[in-house]
Amino acid sequence: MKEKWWHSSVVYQVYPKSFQDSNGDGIGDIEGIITRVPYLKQLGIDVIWLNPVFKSPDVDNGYDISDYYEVNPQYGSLTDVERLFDVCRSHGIKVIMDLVVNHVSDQHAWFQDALKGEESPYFDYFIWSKEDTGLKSVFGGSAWEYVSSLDLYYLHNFAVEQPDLNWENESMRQAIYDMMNFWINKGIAGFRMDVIDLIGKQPFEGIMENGPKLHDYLQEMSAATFKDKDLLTVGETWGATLDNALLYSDPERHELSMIFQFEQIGLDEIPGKSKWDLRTLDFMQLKSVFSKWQYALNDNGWNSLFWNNHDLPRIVSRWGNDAEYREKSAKMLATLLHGMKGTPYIYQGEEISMTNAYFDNFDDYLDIEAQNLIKERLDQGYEQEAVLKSLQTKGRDNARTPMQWDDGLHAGFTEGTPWMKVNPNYKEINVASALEDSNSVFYTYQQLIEARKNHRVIRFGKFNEIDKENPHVFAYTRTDASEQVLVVCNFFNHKARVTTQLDDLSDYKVIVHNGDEVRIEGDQLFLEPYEAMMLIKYKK
Ligand code: TEU
Ligand code: CA
Repeated sequence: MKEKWWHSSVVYQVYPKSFQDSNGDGIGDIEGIITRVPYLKQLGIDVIWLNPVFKSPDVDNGYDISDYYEVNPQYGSLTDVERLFDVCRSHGIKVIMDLVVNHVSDQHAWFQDALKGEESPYFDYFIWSKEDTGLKSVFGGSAWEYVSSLDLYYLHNFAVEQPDLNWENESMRQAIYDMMNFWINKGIAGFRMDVIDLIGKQPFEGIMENGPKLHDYLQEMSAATFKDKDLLTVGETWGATLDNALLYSDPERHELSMIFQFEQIGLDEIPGKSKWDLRTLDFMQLKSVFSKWQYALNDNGWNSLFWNNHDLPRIVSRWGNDAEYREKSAKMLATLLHGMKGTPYIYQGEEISMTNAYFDNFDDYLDIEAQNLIKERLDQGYEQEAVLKSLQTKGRDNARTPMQWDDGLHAGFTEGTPWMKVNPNYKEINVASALEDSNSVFYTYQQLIEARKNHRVIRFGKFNEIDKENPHVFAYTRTDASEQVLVVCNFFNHKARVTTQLDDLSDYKVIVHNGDEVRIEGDQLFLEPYEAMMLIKYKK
């Protein structure tokens, strides 16, 4: 495998609206991000993934783009964005941007023109139907919206205000590639591609994900834009399976650097139902999903590693323990993930183990998906309590509360009124106090990032799961010719032990550990609740 810079990178995701406000309007902005670049440098990350900052009516927080070439004034100007790139560059940090090309905003000039009807050159940029064929939108309700002036329906996989683009139209595709080149020429280091596995859709055959021409389009896109530019491209692919994952990230095929696959993310959901219908996480399944992906991409292709993003609940609340063991379990989850092979992604606030918001008032859930859910489920007769429970556990708002910088007014996020409520636990959980405490979650993340930089084996070593049947501990080794790393994580709030089958356990040295003492007996390790460690042995 040819080594690429992003094989050795750690990415940090910035959700601009909630990161740092600089002008007191209560909305995070580019200038705010600029002031926090030194903080990100201190954490040690190499790349920022910036969620959409393009011109947008903000129906879906920027995922409804009305002009790809302009910056949403609430965030600043194009000049500010260029300044952000410069400041990042001077700190040795690259920036990748969101590429949202499955759909645009209904306010985009293309759609506005298309509404004139078939004579519009943009009419065919969208997908029209004479009838509602029964397809459902991800955000609830029908995926078809009726336009009375045309007596036609247009397709929207997401909000009504997010009409889907028709990738069958060649001039539309070319316009997208031109736009990508515009941003590449501004110096970005790559793209995170929003719901990219939908672009090959065949809605009239009921095919949304993984349509027949998906990979043709990606190869065409690559050839027209980033192919020879050494960029990081990561596809958001909810429909990824092991079978199709290699199609994306096999270097020979010149598609993407890697994808986000979501198999582990669905493991606490009732199969066949929605993300709101919960069941207890099956830890054995979690282990086997991670291992499966690690083994499959051991030699070819590349994994992305993430627990969180702006659509997911906070991991420490979800699969850790955000009460008694908040810091301990957050460190365990970090160690589990960052020891694996792939490119790790950290979502803002994860590094200080921010928790779910647990808002208990429907009005505090601002996300369009949440608002649609509340309406839909109350109409269907669900109990208020049940709907609230779903939102508290899985709502996207949990990830979107303002970043908690300090214990002052609005957690240091803004001097005005924040656009979204700050999590009331900011007095305890914030960056300032994390930086003061040498034992905080922040420094575990810093150590894990540092370890990845220092040890080639963490970047490229072969993954091997150990003590596979252990019901409480996820344990694995990473091995190359000169070093072996051992990662051991107790996923539970009780003691556990692991059998490593390594006869030289006492030769291993600690790189990262969330406990005081490593307790070894023979080839076994004894673990306290949520104890996790990363150990290393240098071969002679
Ligand atoms: O997400 C894709 C997507 O399908 C998510 O909406 C996810 O399925 C949802 O959270 C589960 O209910 C991407 C973006 O990450 C998301 O923020 C956007 O809203 C969406 O695309 C539309 O652009
Ligand atoms: Ca602002």
